[in-house]
Amino acid sequence: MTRTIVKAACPHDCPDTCAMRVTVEDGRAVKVQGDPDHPTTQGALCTKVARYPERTYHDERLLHPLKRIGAKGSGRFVRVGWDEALDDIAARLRAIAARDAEAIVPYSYAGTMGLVQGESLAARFFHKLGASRLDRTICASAGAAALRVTYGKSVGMHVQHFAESKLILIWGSNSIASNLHFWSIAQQAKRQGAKLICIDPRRTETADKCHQHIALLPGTDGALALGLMHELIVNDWLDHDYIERHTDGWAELRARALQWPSERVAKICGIEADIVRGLARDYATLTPAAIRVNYGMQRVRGGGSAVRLIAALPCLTGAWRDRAGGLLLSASGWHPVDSAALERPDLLGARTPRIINMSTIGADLLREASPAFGPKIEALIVYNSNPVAVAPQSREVVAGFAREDLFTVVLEHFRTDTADYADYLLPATTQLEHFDVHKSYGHTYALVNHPAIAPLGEALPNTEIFRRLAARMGFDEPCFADSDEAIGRQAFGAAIDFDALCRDGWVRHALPDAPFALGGFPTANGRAQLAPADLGAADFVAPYESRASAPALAARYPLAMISPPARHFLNSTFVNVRSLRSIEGEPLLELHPDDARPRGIADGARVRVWNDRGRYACTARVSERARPGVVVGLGVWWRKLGLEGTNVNELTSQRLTDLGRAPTFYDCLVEVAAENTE
Ligand SMILES: Nc1nc2c(c(=O)[nH]1)N[C@H]1C(S)=C(S)[C@@H](COP(=O)(O)OP(=O)(O)OC[C@H]3O[C@@H](n4cnc5c(=O)[nH]c(N)nc54)[C@H](O)[C@@H]3O)O[C@H]1N2
Ligand SMILES: Nc1nc2c(c(=O)[nH]1)N[C@H]1C(S)=C(S)[C@@H](COP(=O)(O)OP(=O)(O)OC[C@H]3O[C@@H](n4cnc5c(=O)[nH]c(N)nc54)[C@H](O)[C@@H]3O)O[C@H]1N2
Ligand SMILES: [Mo]
Repeated sequence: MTRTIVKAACPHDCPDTCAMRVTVEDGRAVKVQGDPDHPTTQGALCTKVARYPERTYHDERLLHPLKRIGAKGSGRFVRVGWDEALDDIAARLRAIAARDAEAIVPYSYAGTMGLVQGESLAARFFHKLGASRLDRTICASAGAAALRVTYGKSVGMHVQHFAESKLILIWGSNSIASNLHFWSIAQQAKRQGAKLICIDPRRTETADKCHQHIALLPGTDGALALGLMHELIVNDWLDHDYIERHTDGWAELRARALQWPSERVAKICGIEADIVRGLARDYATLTPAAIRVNYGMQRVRGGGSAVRLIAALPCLTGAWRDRAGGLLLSASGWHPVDSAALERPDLLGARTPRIINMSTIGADLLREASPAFGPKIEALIVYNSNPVAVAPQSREVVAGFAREDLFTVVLEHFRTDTADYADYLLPATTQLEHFDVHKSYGHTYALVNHPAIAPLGEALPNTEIFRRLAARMGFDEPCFADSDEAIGRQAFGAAIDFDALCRDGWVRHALPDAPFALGGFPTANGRAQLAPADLGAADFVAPYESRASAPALAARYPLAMISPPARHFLNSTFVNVRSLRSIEGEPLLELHPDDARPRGIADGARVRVWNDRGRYACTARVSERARPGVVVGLGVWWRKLGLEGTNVNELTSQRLTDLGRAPTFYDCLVEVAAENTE
């Protein structure tokens, strides 16, 4: 028997981006483990990714190209050869492009976070073609826009330094479920006496293990941040020197914050005023104080403003002076990725194709041609994403994908909800089968992923599929012939030692320890911008849908619904892995006993959840994890593996956030009833 250990990286959309070691016996991957030497992975993987071989060798893996024979969405296909599939796809795309290439739209997100299998050859292909460009907003763009406005980029603390903090606010994040390796670091701090406070409408498993849980109403974080500022001002807990030297716009933001005494904040957030005051006192006095802010709060109308307000806090107290103080939302901006080399926007030449927002794909697929919109969407090429399950307002998304006149190509591992609507379904390799390099949005190491096994069946890497398509389209620029390793080398350019990366598995970027101790934010003038000229100081922006902001709607749909990820799924990935699905059980809606009782809903009852946009069937979990008035529809199930072919995105809307054009998944009013009581 031959046995080798291959250095790899977890490809999934998660801040942890773990370094992995894959054990291969006689050409078969038998085990994946966390790399014990990688500082943030520390030898541990989450339950999901530890099952990566089960996912890779799943008996439903797509192994051959398939062509649709049944009606759209029926999932009926026949096997075809690669040449037949690619010749036909190229011919169809050429015919559309001859009329208007912008009628072709790429649709992709972070099914793999790899820089090679993500937007490298694929982006080159669509740039050369002149296809519509995709605004990749579905996850993080509200928060990213807020950080860009305030700090200049998506940058923050090094995650390791939270171990030395004395106060950690875990704000809008269920770290145990979605950022496990940060949680280990927070535990270290806790053992050394740090206080942990979780700010989350849901009493998550993370909230259970913090010293304090503040269960505010969804979409009210901006008000809470203003309330904290108010307390910092009236108690003079400010670092005047830091504000003076390293920020702009405090006078304007200060005037705004003075309008937010604790009582006003408490009413909006649905908590006690003493809680606001106590939180402010802790934040000012337990130093160094660090904030792990995450995406929970930015999936509402005012998500951008909320993140701007929270990002101002460590500038006001000077928390940045210590490496264990400050804030981390995303570390993406620390990675010296050469996206122009990867994506080659120069291939567009003088063209500036229209931009389609991925978060409104449902509505956009249903739009006719118009001067404002441009051509009707005629073709969609989907890779690294499962929009039929994850995009908001499923009814429109499904109606769009079901259009008989839409030509849809899907590159996938499995027959997902989206794959069912493909005209051609092309089998892609998994992380064990292809080469890649990675950055991370939760730490500051670059990682390599060496292929551990040969591709299964006829699966090909995304890059190779686009390479072969490019050849058929007659795209002959040398960049279409770059190998995956060559692209990997271009990803970080001269900023890292690529050979060391390939040898060691990961390298740390050279960065300052306490990045903003002396200011030096990556803004135009090096100062944090608290009230930039174009936007002014941020204010609280109420949700589109809440009892306070939309009372007429709330009379019909009185419950606010959030839909955070289930712990054993990764968005909609892993839902088809049986051992993980059996842990999650079935699609659940958590609701508080006070909301269940008057509706006659018992724990375990089948319920329907609905609003004007749609209807979702699931099972009630009556639990105090939900706060009164807020229900929790844990995401994101495959529709066809859920009940009645629905998932939680039946209910969510395509309205966008105040900054970043992002979706508002957690800004959603619903009503719930037991299934047998119409
Ligand atoms: N196991 C697992 N891990 C994942 C994912 C997954 O699906 N499963 N998804 C990955 C992806 S794509 C991402 S973007 C990250 C997301 O990472 P996070 O943003 O940390 O996501 P969650 O852990 O869902 O944390 C969001 C928390 O915010 C809470 N929340 C909802 N609305 C509000 C609000 O208005 N205010 C506040 N303060 N809190 C609110 C929710 O109850 C939830 O507990 O996680 C990644 N990691
Ligand atoms: N209601 C609700 N909806 C949500 C969210 C929520 O919290 N609530 N979260 C949102 C967030 S944060 C995000 S990031 C999005 C995520 O949405 P998506 O980015 O669509 O993520 P996944 O659902 O994980 O689907 C990724 C798909 O990519 C495929 N894939 C993986 N690797 C490869 C590869 O190498 N090649 C190819 N061709 N395919 C590959 C996987 O098999 C999987 O089917 O969902 C959003 N939707
Ligand atoms: Mo995400």
